Amino acid sequence: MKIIVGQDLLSANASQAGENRVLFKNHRLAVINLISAPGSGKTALLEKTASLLKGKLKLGVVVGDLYTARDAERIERAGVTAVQINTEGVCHLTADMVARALQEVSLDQLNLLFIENVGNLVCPVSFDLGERAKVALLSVAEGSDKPAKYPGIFREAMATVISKVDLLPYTDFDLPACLEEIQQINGNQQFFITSAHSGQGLSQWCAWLEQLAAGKFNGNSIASRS
Ligand SMILES: Nc1nc2c(ncn2[C@@H]2O[C@H](COP(=O)(O)OP(=O)(O)OP(=O)(O)O)[C@@H](O)[C@H]2O)c(=O)[nH]1
Ligand SMILES: [Mg+2]
Ligand SMILES: [Zn+2]
Repeated sequence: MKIIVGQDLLSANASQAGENRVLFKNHRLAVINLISAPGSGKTALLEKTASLLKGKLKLGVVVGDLYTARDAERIERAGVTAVQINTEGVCHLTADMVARALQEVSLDQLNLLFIENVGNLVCPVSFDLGERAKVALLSVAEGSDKPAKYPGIFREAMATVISKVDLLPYTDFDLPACLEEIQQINGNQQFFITSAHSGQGLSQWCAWLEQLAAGKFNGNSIASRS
């Protein structure tokens, strides 16, 4: 008898993700699953987003890391309630981990919930958490060849954030070629060219988040266009 463990794991995850999705829908809550390699700037983006959307949207964050509560502490210092999940070595979040963390969150009081996934560009893509949208981050320090090497997240993402563009002059990152490559993988997504340090691109990013929280997008497409 052959047991395909991966498939069992994924189907159990899909069932819990479905329950999470119903919960989010009942609370009319937009949920973003933020996925990137370690250190691309997910938490830095959330810190800036928290200060720019203060008074406009009520944000919440669930953040996954193997160990430490450092990211949740940073986000709380930025004024947003954050729940830290420690996966104890697991390199992605599962729908079940998120469901347990949600017991600590007052969903009724939020307009937008971020789930910062464990820093990893590969397997978080396979684990549906019940989110409305996956958002990919790619920092210019990682190299513009990465979309074709790790296409999974770019195929699934509703938006891609190119981060740390303040560092462009110090890298060989080819921004036009990178955007072209992502578009070839998935031409139906938004791009944000950002720097959490200089603030570049963050107002466009926040405007998009406000539209998402207002329910303007559905799946991978803009509802008003479909
Ligand atoms: N120059 C520059 N540095 C940045 C920017 N955004 C983040 N950083 C730096 O990059 C490093 C990693 O940032 P984090 O926000 O911790 O990255 P992360 O993706 O949350 O990392 P993990 O949670 O460990 O995967 C930190 O030293 C940040 O200060 C940016 O826009 N420009
Ligand atoms: Mg982080
Ligand atoms: Zn993993």
